[in-house]
Amino acid sequence: MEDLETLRAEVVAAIAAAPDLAALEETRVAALGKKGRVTALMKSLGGMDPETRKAAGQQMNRVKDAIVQTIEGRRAALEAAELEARLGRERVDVTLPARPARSGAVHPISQTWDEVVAIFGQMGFAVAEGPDIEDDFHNFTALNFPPGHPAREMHDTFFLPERADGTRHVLRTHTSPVQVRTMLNQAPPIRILAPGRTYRSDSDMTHTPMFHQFEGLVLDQTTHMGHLKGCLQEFVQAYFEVDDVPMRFRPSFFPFTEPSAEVDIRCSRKGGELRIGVGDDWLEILGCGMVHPNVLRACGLDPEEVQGFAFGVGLERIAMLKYGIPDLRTFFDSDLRWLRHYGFAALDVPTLHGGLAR
Ligand code: 2U9
Repeated sequence: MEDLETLRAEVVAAIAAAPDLAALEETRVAALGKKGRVTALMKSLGGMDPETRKAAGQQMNRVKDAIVQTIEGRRAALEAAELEARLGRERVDVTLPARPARSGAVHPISQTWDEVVAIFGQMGFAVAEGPDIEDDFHNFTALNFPPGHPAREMHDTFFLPERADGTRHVLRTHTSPVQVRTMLNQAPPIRILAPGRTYRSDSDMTHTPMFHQFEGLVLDQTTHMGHLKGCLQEFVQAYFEVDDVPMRFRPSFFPFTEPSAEVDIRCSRKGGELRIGVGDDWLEILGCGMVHPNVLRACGLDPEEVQGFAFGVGLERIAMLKYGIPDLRTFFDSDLRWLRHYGFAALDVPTLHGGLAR
């Protein structure tokens, strides 16, 4: 038992002498670790007769507890000393300029997308989405594109490599296939908005190979051009946040609508500044029409039973008009300086009552 007292005294002295936390840990392992002196002594209990073992065990445990406590005390003292030393060493230079707290910004395309969804949501439209890679049927055939139509050429459309069955898929050239899929999958009445990415083999000042559009489709038994006009009037006024915007419908042609029209809105370009709803100029803003009977038939509907309208709008175009962004290509440059200038605060979610954009 004298051994035990010597051991205790030696270990406690080593703990007191440990100059830092690393040395303290070494001391702890040397005493209490797997091969430590205290551990070895505890193991020796096994070879004692029961009577001796009981007394020796109690004493050893007392010594062990005392060592553990001494280590903890020393650890706390060393930690406090280390903190004290750091506080003495380190200085906060309050004269340094503040670090800029940069927050992210919502891209104008996302902002415009959310605004459009908010407006049409209020009018009862549901958002529908579909794949960017489409087959010939959903992108062209069902939409009444004739076999030799220029859009079906390599020149205008991105084709994917030929598949084993000889078919070639395309990057959708419009979001219309989403409406085709909806018509094939659910019965009228239908009132959907299809926003999304679209692709055309086109790249210059005013065209990028990928761009965004949203299309709308309304189908019911008696839906007519008057509904189309009212719906678009509502959209234009809500989007541009102007009470009264005169519109005109110019006859046009699309394979998927008949009759088809392009829609212009009143604007003024006086002094190089674009103003919507006033002035004596016109600004083209979207295309629309009554869904072609061939499209209805291709989607399994009877043109004698249902009819409806559709429209298509370029998101970049209306974003440029509303937010005064002069160059289309800058949308996709990923230039942070541009985003900080034209972007929107992340928590300003567009709503009709709270304002679309601040
Ligand atoms: C179905 C039936 C009809 C969608 C329509 C347009 C007119 C249109 C352009 C606007 C600018 C494309 O982004 S843009 O270049 N779109 O003018 N889109 S009608 O008509 C449909 C769609 C789906 C089943």
